[in-house]
Amino acid sequence: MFRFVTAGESHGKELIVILEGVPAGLKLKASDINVDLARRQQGFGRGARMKIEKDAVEFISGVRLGETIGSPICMAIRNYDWDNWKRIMSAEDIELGDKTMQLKPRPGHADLAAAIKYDRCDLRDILERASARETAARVACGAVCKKFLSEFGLKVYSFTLNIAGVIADMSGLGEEDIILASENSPVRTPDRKAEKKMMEAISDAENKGDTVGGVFAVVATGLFPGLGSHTQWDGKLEAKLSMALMSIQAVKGVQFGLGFGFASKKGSEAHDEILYSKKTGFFRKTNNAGGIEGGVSNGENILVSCVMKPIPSLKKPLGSVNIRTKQKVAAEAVRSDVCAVPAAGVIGEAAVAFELSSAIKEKFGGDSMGETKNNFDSYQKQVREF
Ligand code: EPS
Repeated sequence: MFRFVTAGESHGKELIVILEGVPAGLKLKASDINVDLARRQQGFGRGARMKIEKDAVEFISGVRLGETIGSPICMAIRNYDWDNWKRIMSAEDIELGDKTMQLKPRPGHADLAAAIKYDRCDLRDILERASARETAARVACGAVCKKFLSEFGLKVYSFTLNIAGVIADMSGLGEEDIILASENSPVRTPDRKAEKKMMEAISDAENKGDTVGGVFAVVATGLFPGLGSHTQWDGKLEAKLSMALMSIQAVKGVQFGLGFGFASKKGSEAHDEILYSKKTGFFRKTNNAGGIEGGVSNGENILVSCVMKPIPSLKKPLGSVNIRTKQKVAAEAVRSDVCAVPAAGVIGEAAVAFELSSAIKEKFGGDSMGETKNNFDSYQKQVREF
């Protein structure tokens, strides 16, 4: 299995991620990771912070002479904004005074619930870690996982399906069209008409001091049957992917394939008929299941989409209560993004890449890439001969 942890506050010195389980011998360069870090920073609707940051990783451990060596991979990403926050974020026991304290929790944010739980009198102690800045570390981790997956022919991409209720029309678009058009879109959507309307909706929200959410889709290709397991609840691939995706800041729902659309289908319309050809083996007529049945990958593409709620930091804030005085107030109005759905797709790719990598490592083991690949090849032979 793979596992990772992140550390770091939004305005702290840096973000750290430690990823364990990557076999020795995977070729890895900082530039493999920095590409995705840059993709995550983009997107129409991002706030002023993204002009300050220039995310890039420094390898601290686990990589030597351009290759993984089997030990934990530790990566650091500098926060350039730290220079402006050194005093407020100081680890020293200094007196800051009341003026810098955040006391007005934002509805929809972790502010209040977590401040009560951790017994903090300054909401900054919560918001610094609840911040989606942390996802830069996850994207770095996901980029390593994507490199690992590419060795087994798997690829992960994403695009925006909906922003503020404007839905992208995907009809007639093939995989390459979707990838190319999304990567060249300021909102990462392949539908140019929807793109314009999405951008208008973001600008409109910004002008009104508001924010918007939406839906992003993540697709994994190059799959084979057998990742995950039907035998135990916590081994099911959909369950693992759901947890990874639901843990992304502001994600409130996840669906695979037809997802909630299954509710209005009959069994005969819902399920994907099984076909066989000598060349490709078993395959499906449709992919409503989104590539997973009974918690096991069935060899079709994995299709998953997630809904992201509007960001809770509003320039025109909702009502709240001051946690010290208990007086009715407007919530804290802080600098933030208006829409982060385009960035969330890149973070979703990282979540999916991590879980698929972990499932591959669990299935095939191996301390070196050679060993993992030998086991993988032997399983592929078994699948072909089934
Ligand atoms: C965030 C608030 C904003 C975002 C931030 C997430 O930061 P700041 O409060 O410094 O303006 O820009 O996202 C990032 C910094 C990032 O790298 O994605 C929040 O409260 O979640």
